[in-house]
Amino acid sequence: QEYTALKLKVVEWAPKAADALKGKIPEDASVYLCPATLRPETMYGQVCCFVGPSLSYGVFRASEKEYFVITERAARNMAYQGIFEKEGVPEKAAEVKGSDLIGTLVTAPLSFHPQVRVLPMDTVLATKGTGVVTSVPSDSPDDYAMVTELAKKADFYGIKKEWAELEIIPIIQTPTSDLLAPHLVKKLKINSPKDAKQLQEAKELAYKEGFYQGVMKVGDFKGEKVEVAKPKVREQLIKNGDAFAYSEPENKVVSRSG
Ligand code: ZZB
Repeated sequence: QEYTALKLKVVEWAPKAADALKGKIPEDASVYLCPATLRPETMYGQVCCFVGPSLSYGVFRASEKEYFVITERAARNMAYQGIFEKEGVPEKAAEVKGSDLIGTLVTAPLSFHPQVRVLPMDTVLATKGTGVVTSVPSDSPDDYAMVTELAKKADFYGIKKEWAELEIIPIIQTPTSDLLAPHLVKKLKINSPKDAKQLQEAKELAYKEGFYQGVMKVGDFKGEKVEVAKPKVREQLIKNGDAFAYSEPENKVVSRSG
């Protein structure tokens, strides 16, 4: 699986994360949360960054001045992909629990919301991507269901309501909608992030319709088909130093070319 890993730079740590990192990272280094995505063309619509509250994250040294917050598993993969200065064995500078990252303020490259908060999502898998997920509720049904839930039950989740209420701006026009994920969530009567089966169906529909019939509504490739714009946005992000290629060894054996 070939992902685009984004670099969301930490602007302000949540207090518990600041404690966990104290004295472990050089003062002048930048630390990034690095969500892995298959939809770089949707980055204009980022509204928050999800971590699994019960997952454990490492802060890994990518170079003298750059550190990445990702799962140990992702770091081990990255160490063999020329992503870190040092090849082979990742260098872990600190460890932090997902729950302690909640509330951290990070940049969101390309987004209409230049800075977003780190928020909890229980369904983030430790076994996929980097364990960090950037949230695009306009085009991801899972993300729409989760931000809706977070805004509804902010106290329960220990967050500020306004962190989950950033405006959801249309990014991609498809034949049915320019806010495909909210449209599908309503249509399939999805009420919560726990409606796993319907969410899976909504995700598949959103991927298909977005990719084959979507047209960019915003950004440098406005008016172009998603299919065409996707690699261009990815290239732009990478060129600007806001992202890098990250690939994941397949879990299952999938043969497409025979
Ligand atoms: C931004 C984005 C915007 C995403 C969108 C999807 C969509 P997959 O494998 O088919 O589920 N993701 C990445 N890592 C994890 C994880 N560890 N746990 C849970 N979810 C994760 O697709 C991968 C997508 O799942 C990634 O792309 C990421 O969310 C999320 F508009 O990043 B995506 C219709 C989907 N739209």
